Amino acid sequence: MAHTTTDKLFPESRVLIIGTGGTICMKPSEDGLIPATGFLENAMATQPKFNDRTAPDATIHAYKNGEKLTLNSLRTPAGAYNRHVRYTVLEFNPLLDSSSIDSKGWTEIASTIKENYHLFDGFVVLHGTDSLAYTASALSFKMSDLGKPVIFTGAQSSIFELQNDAVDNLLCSLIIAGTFVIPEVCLFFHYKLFRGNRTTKVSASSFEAFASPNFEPLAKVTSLGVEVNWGLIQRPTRIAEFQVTNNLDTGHVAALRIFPGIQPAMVKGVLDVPNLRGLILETFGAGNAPSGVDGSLTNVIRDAIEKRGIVIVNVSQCTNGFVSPLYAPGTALGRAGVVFGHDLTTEAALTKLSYLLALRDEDGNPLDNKQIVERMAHSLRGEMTEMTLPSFRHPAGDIDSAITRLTTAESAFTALGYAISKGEIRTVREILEGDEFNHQLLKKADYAGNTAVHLAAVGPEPKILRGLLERGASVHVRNRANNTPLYLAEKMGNTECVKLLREAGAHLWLDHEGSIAGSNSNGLGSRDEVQEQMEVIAEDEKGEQVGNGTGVGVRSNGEFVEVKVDADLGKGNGEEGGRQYR
Ligand code: ASN
Repeated sequence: MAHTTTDKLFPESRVLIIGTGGTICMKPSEDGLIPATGFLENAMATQPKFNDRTAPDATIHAYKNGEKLTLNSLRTPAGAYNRHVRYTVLEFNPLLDSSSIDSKGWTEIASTIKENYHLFDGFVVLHGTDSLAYTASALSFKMSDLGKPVIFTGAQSSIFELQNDAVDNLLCSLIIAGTFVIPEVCLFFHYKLFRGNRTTKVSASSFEAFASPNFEPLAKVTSLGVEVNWGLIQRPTRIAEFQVTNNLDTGHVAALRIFPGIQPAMVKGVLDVPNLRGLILETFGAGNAPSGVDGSLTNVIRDAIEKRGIVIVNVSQCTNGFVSPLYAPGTALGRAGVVFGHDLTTEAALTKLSYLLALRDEDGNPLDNKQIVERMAHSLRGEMTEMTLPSFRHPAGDIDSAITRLTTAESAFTALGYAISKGEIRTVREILEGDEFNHQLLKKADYAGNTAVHLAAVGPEPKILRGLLERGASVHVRNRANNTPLYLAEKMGNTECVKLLREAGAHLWLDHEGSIAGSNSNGLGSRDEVQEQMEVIAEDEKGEQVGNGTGVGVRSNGEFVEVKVDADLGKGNGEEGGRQYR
């Protein structure tokens, strides 16, 4: 594939690949397939799809167990999104067949993401398929206020095989993690991006190995590109930094599948395991189990809940649908104190309960059973469908004239930009409350790649910035000049916005020398310089950079204007690979 020097004009994203093992990196041995080390050099460097040889090799930094490492990196060709993805790989030692991963491995993945969070735009985790749905679920609970994509993937056939699903799964995951701000723990497999905690492994051999039976995919990859279903994407909606919780309490939770003829003594045998604290009961259909002769089985369950404080959660053996007290046997379980897990998968139920059992409140105390039961019945990370009443949508009567004139998300964004620039809190709120535009506007950017958060970060009203963040807008999106809202707010001296952005998990970017780009106050530019940086290129409604379009611009005098620019103008201002991010 021919690459021209103009490739260098496209910006780079950075993605950290964490290799835990799995078939994706396996080679045959006397004992059967086992994972092989050296994934970057042996599996990726050799393939043009993963290695844009026109770029000089660059080392980048990453952290492992608190140690700063200097690692070789590679980058992909620019591709359809006019963006290279630069990446490096950190591998588990030893690499695992995922059938033997446990809470320790989950903590290793989470802490690796945590210590490298400020260095990368996204994370791809290579993992075996056997326990992948458990790991993705566990990580979704372990990580809170996540602002960047974490994409789990693997393969049914090794990357070293001629015919495999590894290359496409990995390449799509890399591109998505480096291109779209989808701040969720996801699982990518066979051209679909799923919410991780909704997935289950449905095939031992097919390339279509995973399904998300109760929740639509977050994105699909087709010949047209990546189609993200933005309306489904969850974003952090409180002002808080990304955090990771400690080990899950997996040692004291069991799962048991109900079957015709199951004896009360069998259930009791499991419940009597010393120090058991939780049980996931996989029931028939809509949540039913036999009650046993004269209610003997129900009594065993009731005793365990009432006398020993064991939390028992009802989930369905069916892959699709939910449990509820629809039938008498399900009602009996509910009356015995069993929690209805609604449409949780077993994988999500087990890891969620393990998470809640290990969770501490602000004072460092464990949650009591009432709190655990309450949280089990509600969605924490989009893992279950909440039963909500349809909300009443008010007609346009009380909405500002500015809003009633809007016909497209494009002009809504323009109006939003004006309102932000003038500090009109009420108008901003009304624009964002128009259901139709809400999620689109938060990820939309003007021709310079500035999102509403960029505009608010340099605007006069920090309350607007707070409102955007509480609605789930990302603090991590960089504009065309590669600048974050935090960087611009610092340059403008908007101290309140700086504080707020930092509280919401924003950070400046470290360059590969380890110094904080743009943090030196001597190097701060003028107000005009900041605004110049906000004047280049466009992103379309999917968040893809398209190089032209209409948007809100910022004039040097601080006025916000509606501007149209063309593709050439945008291209000339692309960043060279390897430049400091900020
Ligand atoms: N046994 C493998 C694993 O889970 C299966 C796979 O990755 N396809 O590690």
